[in-house]
Amino acid sequence: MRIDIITVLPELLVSPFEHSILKRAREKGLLEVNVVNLRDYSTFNHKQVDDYQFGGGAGMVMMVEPIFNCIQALKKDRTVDEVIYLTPDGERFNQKTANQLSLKNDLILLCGHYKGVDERVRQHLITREISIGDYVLSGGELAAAVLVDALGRLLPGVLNDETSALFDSFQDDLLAPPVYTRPASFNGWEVPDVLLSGHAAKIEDWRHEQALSKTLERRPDLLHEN
Ligand code: 6GU
Repeated sequence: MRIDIITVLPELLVSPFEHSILKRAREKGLLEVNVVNLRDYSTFNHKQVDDYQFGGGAGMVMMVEPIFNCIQALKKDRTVDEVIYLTPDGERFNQKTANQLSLKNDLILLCGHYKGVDERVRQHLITREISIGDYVLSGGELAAAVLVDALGRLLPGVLNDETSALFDSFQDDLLAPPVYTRPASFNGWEVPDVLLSGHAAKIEDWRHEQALSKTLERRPDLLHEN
């Protein structure tokens, strides 16, 4: 999978993909992340990419022309599946969307800034708009990093059996059950007996039961979805 991220703050997106699972995904050639500086596509003085809004009002708006030029350049010689605008008023991101998008080969992510982008970008250049939650970030970059992380770990070959995404919270609309490691007793705090029993079926049942009760307590909305 190839993901291009269009941003006015490329520095913000250097480190998130250089560690752990995403680093390995890139090294294995399963994921290519390409951070693109929008200013490189500005034809204005001082590489300007934003301007005052028509009709007045506080806050700058990202101009259509540099974004158009940038997306055109990225689309040259390849087929882009989705051009995604990261914005607090987009559809809310969840595991189902992550699963869907992880099946695509080629994505462009556009990070919003200031008051947002000229509406004509959204009308003519964007195919999908995504928000990562009901709060406002100062820009789309951290949201883009969240998307890349959530998609990258789902790509076949990125996780091994032990870390398989099949057992993640949300994959089956259940939160993940509690986990423990050595020692079995610490400070008088004990690991549940069943996990030490070696009885695979009982352990499986216990985990499912724990996942259910945790979901019921914390996120009953997940059990009533679909
Ligand atoms: Cl995608 N962008 C911004 N600026 N704020 C957000 C967001 C995105 N998702 C939640 N809040």
